[in-house]
Amino acid sequence: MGRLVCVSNRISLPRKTAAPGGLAVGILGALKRTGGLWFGWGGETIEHEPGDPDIHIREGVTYATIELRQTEYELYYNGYANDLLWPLFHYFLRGMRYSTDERDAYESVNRTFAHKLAPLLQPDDLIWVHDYHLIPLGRLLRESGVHRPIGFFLHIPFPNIEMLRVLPTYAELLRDLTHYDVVGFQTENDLRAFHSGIEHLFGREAIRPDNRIRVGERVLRADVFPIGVDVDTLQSEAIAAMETDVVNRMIDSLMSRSLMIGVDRLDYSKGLVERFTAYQHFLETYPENIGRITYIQIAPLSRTDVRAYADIRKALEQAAGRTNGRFADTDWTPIRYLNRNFPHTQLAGFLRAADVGLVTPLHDGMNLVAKEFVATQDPEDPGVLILSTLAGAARELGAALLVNPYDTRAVSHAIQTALSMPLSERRERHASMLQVLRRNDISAWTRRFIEALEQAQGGEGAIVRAAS
Ligand code: ADQ
Repeated sequence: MGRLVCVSNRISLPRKTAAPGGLAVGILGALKRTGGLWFGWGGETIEHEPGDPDIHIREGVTYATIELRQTEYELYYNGYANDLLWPLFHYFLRGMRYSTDERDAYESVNRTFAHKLAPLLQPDDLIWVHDYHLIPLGRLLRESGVHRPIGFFLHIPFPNIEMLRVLPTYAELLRDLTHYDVVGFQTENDLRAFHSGIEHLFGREAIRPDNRIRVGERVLRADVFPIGVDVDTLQSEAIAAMETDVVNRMIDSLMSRSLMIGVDRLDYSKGLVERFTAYQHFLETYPENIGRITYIQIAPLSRTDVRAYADIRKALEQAAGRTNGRFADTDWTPIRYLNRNFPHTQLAGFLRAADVGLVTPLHDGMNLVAKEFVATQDPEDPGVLILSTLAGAARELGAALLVNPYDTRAVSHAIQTALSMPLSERRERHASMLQVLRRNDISAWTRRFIEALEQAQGGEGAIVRAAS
């Protein structure tokens, strides 16, 4: 196999304590398996033209980081990527804002990525671009003379054409995606939505019976590659974490109460406000649980400079304050709401210690926390996962208690069901979910995507590239 080159907006060098996200967890998981290069922004902004990439090598992975101009970064990242594409792709039109300056900066930053990456590429590289920040990069790399296979994976949902058409430049966005050899989505739903866009723009005949997409002389493969987790590592991390002080102190502090846990980046798509409301409803409806359950919600601040996040932060502080003010006792706090990062190994222990995992996003590409919760449980005495039907993970984890996150009563009822579920049923549900996770773990995800890229190398994609 050729060298794997992953490209993402932001790179997380090991040991840096930046807020982790699912994307970083996924890419690092892939690169640790194959070795290779990870290229992206290193987290620094500057006032002058970006220079050559900085190169670091850690544990077999080469990290190439670039700097970005402060003004451009604001418009590209806070603006176009997170005030436009993120809300639009998650179907939150109210949070969306379009500006041509931001669109220009998006193009310009992608061009910088292409110009800085192209000289680092070797003749046998397979290039794997990650996520919505970098949609135009495939086209721009081609313009820079790169003829190697290039794949793109979208970690977040892809909107149906009826939603996508709201974007003034939706046709460019769809055309940009056709410059890749492989375009990967989390679920069938996302793939269908992409097909709806292709059909709208290029006609039904662009989607061939073998599911390849033909646009002019280009042929590409669009397919579903649901991201997985590293089940064995998570299990051993969780077991080891149970012996640590931090996890034991947390368990002692519960004083034998049941533990319910949520772990999310603080983002409006994660449905935290609705979740807090459902928990309050649960305490009102099933008062026998008052004083008997502790809900720990870990939600590190991310993207603090994006306006929408200031609002949600305030709403959550108020909601947690309301519930605690109303129900707390001198020796019990119903919600422990923590805005901080924890090392992944500690989180694994917290998840294992929980009786209930509450994962209720309003819309989510996949949601790795749901999968991590299942992977970290003790199979002999597993906790119960409550999962939103609107998370990509619900497609695979049908044995969770599935709920609509907007339905306060249903979520509160699911908490009650989870707390009273007999051991045999907990084991059965957990075993069936663990089997799914093992079948499609992070290695399988990486392997399948790389195989698709390798096939592009020998197949029609190559012919098309040679002709272009
Ligand atoms: P995210 O929206 O970031 O990912 P998610 O899939 O839940 O969401 O991944 C979050 C990751 O960060 C998990 O591995 C979790 O353990 C970790 N994490 C969260 N809070 C943490 C904390 N306080 N301390 C340490 N680690 C923490 C995007 C998409 C998702 C998609 C992923 C992967 O939005 O839908 O599942 O990419 O493709």
